[in-house]
Amino acid sequence: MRVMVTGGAGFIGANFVHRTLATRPDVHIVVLDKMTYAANAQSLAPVADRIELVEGDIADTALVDSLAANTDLVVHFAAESHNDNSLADPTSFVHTNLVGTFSLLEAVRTHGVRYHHISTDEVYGDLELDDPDRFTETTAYNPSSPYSATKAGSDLLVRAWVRSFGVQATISNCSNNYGPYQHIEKFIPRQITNVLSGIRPKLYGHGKNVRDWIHVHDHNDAVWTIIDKGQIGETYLIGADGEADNRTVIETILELTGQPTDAFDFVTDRPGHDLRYAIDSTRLRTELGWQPQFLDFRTGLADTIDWYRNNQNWWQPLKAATENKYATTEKVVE
Ligand code: NAD
Ligand code: TDX
Repeated sequence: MRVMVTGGAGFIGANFVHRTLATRPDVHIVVLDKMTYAANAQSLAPVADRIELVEGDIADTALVDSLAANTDLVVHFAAESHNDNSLADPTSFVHTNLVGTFSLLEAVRTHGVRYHHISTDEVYGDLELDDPDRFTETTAYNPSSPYSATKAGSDLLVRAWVRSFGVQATISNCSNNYGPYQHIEKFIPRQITNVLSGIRPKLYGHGKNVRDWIHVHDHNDAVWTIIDKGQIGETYLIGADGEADNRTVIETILELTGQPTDAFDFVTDRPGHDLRYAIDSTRLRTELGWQPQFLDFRTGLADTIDWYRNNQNWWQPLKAATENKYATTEKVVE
C-alpha cells in the first residue's frame, strides 16, 4: 500500500510516520512536506532510508497530481497550525489550509485515491466552562480564529467533494495533542522548554481556559482505525476525556520539573481566545471500537518532559527565535 502523508515532517505527521512504520510493514510512505518553519528534518532522520521525502507545496497542483497518480491513500496532516500566527498574518493559512486542501481533493478525485482529512475540534468554536455538553459530530461549525476558520473551510470542501464527486474520504476532528516532536511555539512544549532554559512559563489571560488533551499516539491510532473501518463520507471526533485548564497544566509541569508551582508569569491574553474545548468521542468508540491507551495525563506529561530533556538538539536551535517572536506582542501583566 502506497501512502502519501502530507505534513509528515511536522508534529503529528512525523509521529504518524514512525508509528506506521513500526506497526504496518505493508505500507510504503511518501511524505510531501513544504518544510516550513514548523517542519523539522531531524524528526524523520531515524527513518530517512525507509521513506520517500518530497519537499513541496500541497498547493502545487502539478506536483500533487503526479504523486497522487501513484498513491493508494492520502493522509492529509499538512497545515499552518498555530492560532497565534494566524492572528499575526492569516495569508499562509488561507493558502495551505484552503487552497492546499482544494489541490489535494482535485488530485484524489482525478485518480480515485482514498483520502483521510485531519482536522481539529476548533471548527466547533468554544464552550462555557460549565457547559454539560461536549462537541459531537453534529455540533454546528462556529470557528473563532483565522486558523480554525480555514480548517473549517477545508472540512467543508471535503464534504462537498464526497457528495458532488464521490471522493472516497473520511474526516477526523481531534482535540489538543501533546507528545514528542511538537514545535516549541505550542503551549506544552513551550513551557517545558522554558523551564529547561531557565525562563518562567507564560500563561495567557486568566489561565482558566480548558483544552482536552490527547496523546499524539492515541490520535494516530484513531486515524488508522478510521482509515481501516470508517464509513466513507463520515466525520469522527477523536478525544480522550483529557480536559485540563491551562494553569493546572503549567503548575503540573513546574511540579514535575522540581520548581515552585507559582514560578510562572501571567501574560497578555490571545485575542478572541477560545475558552474551552471538549470532545465526546462516543461514535468512534462504539462504532469503530477505538479506545485511547495513554490515559494518565500526568504520566504522559512526565514522559514528554523527559523527551524534551533528552532531545535538546532537536529544539535548542529554535528556542531564541521562538521566544523573540512572542516577545514582540506578549507583556507580563502580573
Ligand atoms: P505542525 O505545524 O507541527 O506541522 C505541519 C506540517 O505541515 C509541517 O511539517 C509543515 O512544513 C507542513 N506544511 C505546512 N504548509 C505546507 C504546504 N503548503 N505544503 C506542504 N506541507 C506544508 O502541525 P501539527 O500540529 O502536526 O498538525 C497536523 C494536523 O493536525 C493539522 O492539520 C492540524 O490542523 C491538525 N490538528 C492538530 C492538533 C494539535 O493539537 N496539534 C489537534 C487537532 C488537529
Ligand atoms: O505560551 C502560551 N501560553 C498559553 O497560555 C501558549 C503558546 C498558549 N497558551 C494557551 C492558549 C490555549 O488556551 O494554551 C492553550 C493551548 O495553546 P496552543 O498550544 O497554541 O493550542 P490551541 O490554540 O488550543 O490549538 C491547538 O489545538 C488544536 C493546536 O495548535 C491546533 O493546531 C489544533 O487544531
